[in-house]
Amino acid sequence: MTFDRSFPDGFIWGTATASYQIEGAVAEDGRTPSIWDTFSRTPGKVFGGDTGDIACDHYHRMPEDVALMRSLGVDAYRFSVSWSRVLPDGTGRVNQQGLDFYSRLVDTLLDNGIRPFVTLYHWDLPQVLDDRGGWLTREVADWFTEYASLVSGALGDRVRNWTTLNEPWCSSFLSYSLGHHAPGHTDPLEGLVAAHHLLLAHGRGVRAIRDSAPGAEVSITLNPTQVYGPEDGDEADADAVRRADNIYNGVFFSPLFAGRYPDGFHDDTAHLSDHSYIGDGDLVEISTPLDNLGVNNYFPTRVRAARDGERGTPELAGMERVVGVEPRPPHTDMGWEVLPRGHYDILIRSAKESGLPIYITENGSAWPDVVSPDGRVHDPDRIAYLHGHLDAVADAIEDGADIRGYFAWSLLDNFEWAYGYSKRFGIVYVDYATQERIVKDSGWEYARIIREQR
Ligand code: IFM
Repeated sequence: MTFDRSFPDGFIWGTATASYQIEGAVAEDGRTPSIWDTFSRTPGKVFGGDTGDIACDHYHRMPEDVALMRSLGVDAYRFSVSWSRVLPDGTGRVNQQGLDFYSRLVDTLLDNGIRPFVTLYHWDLPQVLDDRGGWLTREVADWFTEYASLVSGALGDRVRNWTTLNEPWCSSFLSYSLGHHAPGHTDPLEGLVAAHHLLLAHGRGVRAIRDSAPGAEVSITLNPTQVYGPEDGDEADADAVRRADNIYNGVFFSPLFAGRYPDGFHDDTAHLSDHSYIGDGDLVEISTPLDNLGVNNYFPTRVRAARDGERGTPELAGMERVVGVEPRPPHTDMGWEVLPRGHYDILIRSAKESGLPIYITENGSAWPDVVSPDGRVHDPDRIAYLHGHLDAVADAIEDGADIRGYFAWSLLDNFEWAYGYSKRFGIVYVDYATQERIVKDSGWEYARIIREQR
């Protein structure tokens, strides 16, 4: 078990979580339901009928969890704010108890020498706003702007790093076209519309944060994935790669960093829409300059062209003639392909597309962890994944990508969305029956790497 690469001075080593995945306390101190409370209560949507009602009980155990991070020696902690905890009606009435929780969290982190990285939206839209149209209505951009002003105004005196949205691909296409995430719609056009409104909300949110928190470093976190076609592919396969790359990556990269949708995108989706949901001036707002880009990446994507009437992926706009190819082994417990080279490729691409410093705001892997008779959690596969991916990060830095930090996903095993508690991504094991935390071998290895880098 050796890992001997070195990273630039000042490189930030962190861990990450998200509100609905760890907090629990869903009906406490004035919080109202989010779309994930509704979705997880809908039979058949989440494995085992699991919900975030208790999750890791972080809302009550926050000081203990911060102490855990300190024992690992991390520099930074990336967490998200629950919108419906601070604005129970989605807009208007402020819930001071909700804001106080995040304020205490920030203070506790700073007291322990840990830098807070705040994400405003990690998928838990207040249900009341979904009832008013959610991400399908343009008004959501104004609702988000109000929320962004409130939170950055309340915490901006102590928090420098702000992220508007986490993985808008998931809150648009996975949620409105594929139906795997809340609110569970299955309409190819809705994914496009939701993605555009998320981008608009982001652009306006950036300006709101800068107004309320002067000196803020503002960012968005995307989940780009390197798309590979068959090695011996023909023109049709190359077109399949182009289309898949547009819907997975270009649909966010181009509006954010070039102020336009990617080449071919409007033609490829013209059968679904005349794109009149894109208003005059939207792309100027969307491409408001950022300070850095967050990249979450776990696996590559493989596609090929559909042949002879074969079914493609009509659920995703423009992918009607594109077939997803089985990931190659080895796989994590999610069935995701382990390919550090894919991580390297997408980091280089993200740096080029954005021209910005990059933070890897999530990377990690799920494995079927168990507590051994010695009371420890031995997770050699997660350690191998960590080493392989940190190697890829070091290579990307050597090859010119300005990568400033790495956040391990996740600090804790937690509610893995549609998979409930069946998948464990933590570097710390959580016994959900007792809420005991056990640092896994990978957690100690991460701590060792951090120590050696100093
Ligand atoms: O758990 C999620 C997280 O909320 C967003 N990025 C991917 C992780 C693993 O699926």
